[in-house]
Amino acid sequence: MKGGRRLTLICLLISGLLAAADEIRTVVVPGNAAWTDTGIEVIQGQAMEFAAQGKISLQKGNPQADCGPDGYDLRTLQQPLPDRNLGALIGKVVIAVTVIKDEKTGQEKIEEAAEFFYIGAGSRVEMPAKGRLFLGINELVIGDNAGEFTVTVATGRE
Ligand SMILES: [Ca+2]
Repeated sequence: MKGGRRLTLICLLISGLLAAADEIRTVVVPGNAAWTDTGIEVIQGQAMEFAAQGKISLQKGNPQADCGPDGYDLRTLQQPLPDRNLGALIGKVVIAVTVIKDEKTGQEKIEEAAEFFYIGAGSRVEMPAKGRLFLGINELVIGDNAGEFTVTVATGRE
């Protein structure tokens, strides 16, 4: 009887370790992409752990414009999170995407409901909403950027 219980416990431990390993993902975040889809669906309150490495340039060819995942020591109003360093690694959870069609012109406009949050080089963040997790750069003018961050994303456990 005692041996049987121990075997059950070992099986639970092994399956727990396998599940934990499955929930770690490495995502490459290019400096010149507005947002990168992690492919991960999250729920509100779920803790996610991020560890980022690498270097991007906020202006290709300008050696003064390089920064790591903590960003460049500069803040402007023209960035997704104005109170955080320019170029820092940030995240968003996309809650809903609505396509609105203009009856007159026939043009489609995409409206997105999303929650933004700061990540930087390393942090643990409780997801602000249920939805799809994206990673990005805290800058709006991304077309002239270069380089990439490599981000390890892990689902935090209770
Ligand atoms: Ca730029």
